[in-house]
Amino acid sequence: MAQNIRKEFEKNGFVRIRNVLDYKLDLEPILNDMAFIMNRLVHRFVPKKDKKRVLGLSFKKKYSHLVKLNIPELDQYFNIRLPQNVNVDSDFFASQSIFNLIKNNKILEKVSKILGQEISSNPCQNSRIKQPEKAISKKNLHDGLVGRTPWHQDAGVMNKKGQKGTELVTCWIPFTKTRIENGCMMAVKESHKLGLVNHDTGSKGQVEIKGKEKIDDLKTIALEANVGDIILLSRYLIHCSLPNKSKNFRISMDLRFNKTGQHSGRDPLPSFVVKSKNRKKIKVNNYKQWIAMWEEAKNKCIPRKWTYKYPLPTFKNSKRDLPNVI
Ligand SMILES: O=C(O)CCC(=O)C(=O)O
Ligand SMILES: [Fe+2]
Repeated sequence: MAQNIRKEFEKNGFVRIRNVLDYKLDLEPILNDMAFIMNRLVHRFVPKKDKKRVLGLSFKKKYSHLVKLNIPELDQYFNIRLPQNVNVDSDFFASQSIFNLIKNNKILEKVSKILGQEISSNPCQNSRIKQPEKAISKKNLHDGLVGRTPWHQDAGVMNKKGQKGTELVTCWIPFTKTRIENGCMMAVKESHKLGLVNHDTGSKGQVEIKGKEKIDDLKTIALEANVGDIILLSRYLIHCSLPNKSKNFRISMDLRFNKTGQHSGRDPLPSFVVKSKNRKKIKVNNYKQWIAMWEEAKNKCIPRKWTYKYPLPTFKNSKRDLPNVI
């Protein structure tokens, strides 16, 4: 029987859709671009005498070598958005392959089952390269980009305008098979029905559900996925990710989409139409236009020194603290 994406999404707050993407066509180009970035980092940071040897290493070993060099904000070179604190030197991983993924029709067609035909790309997007947890420094254990992701709702990372009614859908994309063992996401069952609950500052300034201890009493579900699958998440689903206890890397990306016309929750970062019944509304058609939008946004953000902020705690009083809404 055909999967009813909308029905499952509304019932569970998430939907896993099998075999949407093709590894060779849709995902491998991004990994190849990451390998290219990595080689550039080797040229820049590895002492001359070791360069040849390190360039010959596998993706995993090369990355681990770079981590050991303590390069500041290494993950930012592979992240698909500007960092939270921005300056003139800030860079991010903006390849043609990423732009292609954001515009991928196979993804947009699935997202349209939830958001309808008028869809914009939302600039709240991340890539996450997670080494085995034992290789991660203590200070990064709870940094969601490289270690465990704390319990949160995605609506919690938008500004007030975005929180007010933007229908944000997260599209989580694994580049490696993701299981409990290597740090898949976990979700609190039916938590999307709670609406936005209170968040507070977590590790490294990221958001975290206030009163998260209460989650121990609730039913949770593991969101495991294979390469090629995508998982769409409701902005109110309470979720986190587990530590990577395996010996291998766990790589994923999370893109976001919202209904066109709604606030991105992260202005002035680029939000642009990716799907519409009226093709004239699709104005960003090539990679260079997309990069130009990010550059323009960066220039706007440099004087204030930040790209996005979220109000924390989300609510001043405790009415919407998790223990008070369940
Ligand atoms: O992959 C992860 O660790 C967390 C992803 C997540 O929270 C999201 O995609 O919204
Ligand atoms: Fe999330």
